[in-house]
Amino acid sequence: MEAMATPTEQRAVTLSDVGLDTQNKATIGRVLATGKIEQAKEDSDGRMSATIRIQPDQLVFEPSVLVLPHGGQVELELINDDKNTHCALLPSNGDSQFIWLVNHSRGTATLSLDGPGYYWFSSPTGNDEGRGLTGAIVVMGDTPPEARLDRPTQPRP
Ligand SMILES: [Cu+2]
Repeated sequence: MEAMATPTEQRAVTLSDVGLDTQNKATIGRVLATGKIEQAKEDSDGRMSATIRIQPDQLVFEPSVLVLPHGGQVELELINDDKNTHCALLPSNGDSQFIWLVNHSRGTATLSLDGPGYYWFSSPTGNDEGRGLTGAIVVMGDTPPEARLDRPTQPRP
């Protein structure tokens, strides 16, 4: 006869409580988007740049959330510190960009991201994105008036 499960309430847990903070504990990789959150560097002319690394043995991007203070072009450097080959599928206006990253290699890409909002990036090869190698680029800023939803003001609770 199957053992009865111990009843538990819904409760707050930490990543380490449930073993989602390290590779090959509860899952193959660390739970997605649990890496650092960093803001891109910005030069006096408004050009933005950032470096994103693939950590060894964790299947996680560092930072896994990259914040852009405004829309525009960002120069991304990607460094694969892992022993496995990865790649990066990156969002950009018009068309995504794809970079192969053999182990211990680096690649660069210039992305154009106009609209404020969330954009995801990942390493789709070998289902790494399904195992946690996914990150987000967040473009700050207000939705341009022409892109705002034309709807009546919503009643507040
Ligand atoms: Cu990969």
